[in-house]
Amino acid sequence: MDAFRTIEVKRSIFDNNDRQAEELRKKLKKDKVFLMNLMSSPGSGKTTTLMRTIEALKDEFGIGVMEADIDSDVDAKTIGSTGVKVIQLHTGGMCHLDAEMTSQGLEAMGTENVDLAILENVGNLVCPAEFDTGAVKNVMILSVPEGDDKPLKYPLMFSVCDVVLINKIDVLPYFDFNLERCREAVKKRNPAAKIFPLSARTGEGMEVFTDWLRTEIRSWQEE
Ligand SMILES: Nc1nc2c(ncn2[C@@H]2O[C@H](COP(=O)(O)OP(=O)(O)OP(=O)(O)O)[C@@H](O)[C@H]2O)c(=O)[nH]1
Ligand SMILES: [Mg+2]
Repeated sequence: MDAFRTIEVKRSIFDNNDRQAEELRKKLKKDKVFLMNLMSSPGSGKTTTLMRTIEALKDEFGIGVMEADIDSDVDAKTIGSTGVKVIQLHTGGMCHLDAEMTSQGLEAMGTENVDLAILENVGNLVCPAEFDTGAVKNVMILSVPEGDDKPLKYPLMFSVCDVVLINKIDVLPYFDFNLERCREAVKKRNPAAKIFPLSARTGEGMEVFTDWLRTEIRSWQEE
């Protein structure tokens, strides 16, 4: 982390980080570990969605979770209650993780017997999108109360994601959120993105996401 904080030139941060991210992905491939980077603004439902995801997949796969926060260990405690491996990463005030910090987290967590490693990134729609963490897939959550215009306002986040989860659909009747308008806005930025509406509270729609994840983990390990 110290090494990262001393780098001040933006351009060289990107160059260096992209190379490290590629190296980390190669190592993950060799070790048959699928790393998912989960991003969203604060409170969109990352931890709640992870709790459901872990329950759905923990009998099939070894799971390890890295909880990244500027401070606090609230989420790590919550995830720890599922019985899977979990580690809390403090970012020392930084609003994102880069590939180096992710590697340090994986090393500290340990990836033996882990098929699915998950990084719950710092809650933020801007900074985490700028840094390739070395993850195999990027998943982001947009929740209904945030509004359907977010793909237009935070285009980079939506363009780096393989999957956009639209969470909290149980509260759709109370918000002026148009699912179709949101879909169109995401597709405009990122035609390849998969969009799964769900409610981490009720469980509605979760299976479509966990089915996608299961298929991705298997193909990463088999290819
Ligand atoms: N109604 C509703 N509430 C939800 C849903 N998912 C999460 N919540 C609530 O939203 C709040 C935030 O959820 P978290 O899972 O902590 O969100 P987070 O993205 O992990 O938050 P940070 O880690 O602080 O960025 C909690 O009060 C959850 O109970 C959902 O699908 N529907
Ligand atoms: Mg959380």
